[in-house]
Amino acid sequence: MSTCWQTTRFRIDLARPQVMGIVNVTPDSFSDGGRHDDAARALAHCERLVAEGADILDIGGESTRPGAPPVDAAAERARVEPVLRALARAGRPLSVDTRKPEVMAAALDAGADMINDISGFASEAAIAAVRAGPAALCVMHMQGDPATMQVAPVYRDVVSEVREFLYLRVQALRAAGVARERIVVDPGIGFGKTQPQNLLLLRSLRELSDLPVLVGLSRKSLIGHLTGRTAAERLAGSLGGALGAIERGASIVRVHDVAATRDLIAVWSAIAGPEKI
Ligand code: HH2
Repeated sequence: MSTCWQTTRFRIDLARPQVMGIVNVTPDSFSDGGRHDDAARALAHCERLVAEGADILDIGGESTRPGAPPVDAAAERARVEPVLRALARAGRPLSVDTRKPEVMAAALDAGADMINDISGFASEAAIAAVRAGPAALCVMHMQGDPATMQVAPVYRDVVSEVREFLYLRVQALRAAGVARERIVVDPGIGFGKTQPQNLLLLRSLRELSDLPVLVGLSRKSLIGHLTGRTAAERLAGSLGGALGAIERGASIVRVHDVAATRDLIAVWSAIAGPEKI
């Protein structure tokens, strides 16, 4: 198992679980839509997340919540690029959450250190946009498309199908020349999965890949399903989810609530080891 994740400017040590802070520069994200949807508010949010201890910032200009309408590439670039350029000296790796090759290329030009693709770099154009540079990549599994993915997800065996998908996408990236230490994988919690399927995947993180695993379940409907809480009330449930994912092998957790997640990891890792104090 690789213990480092190589990005354009930073080499991330995965010995301690890493916290990726979510920055949605969107009007319609499921839990924070409209709160950081212009560059100034997004930047203030980024500064807050860095102060709270975010290891990575993940900037997105398109909501991918179930049922979300697509955004065109020009609008997505106009949301993301000013934030990236202004954050050049933030001292943290900057990830861009996009599934559009045109946005990937523009984001890398504007200083992104990594690309997080919820479509898992499934097209030749997506691979072409990222293959040459030194940027890190997150390869996520999704069944279908955000507009319809939760209508009726069907799998013969969700764990082996997600494992197979991730394996094939990583092989395609490797064949295009992408170094292994640039890649992490993500089962895509909530992306075309029922709640039992989400739970099966979370219990099986170590079986999904021999690459590091990133998990995002912050405030998601799985937490609502398990606790009966609205998105705004899901902090404690999300912390439970992050801890469960880390214990099952996640190296990176993608979260809205950075300070609370850093505290959770500090206490958990002090108890979990090392043996000597
Ligand atoms: N989840 C969301 C978006 N991007 N990327 C990865 N790698 N893994 C995830 O689980 C993931 C992701 C959805 O969450 P959010 O960004 O909070 O909401 P929205 O899509 O409505 O903007």
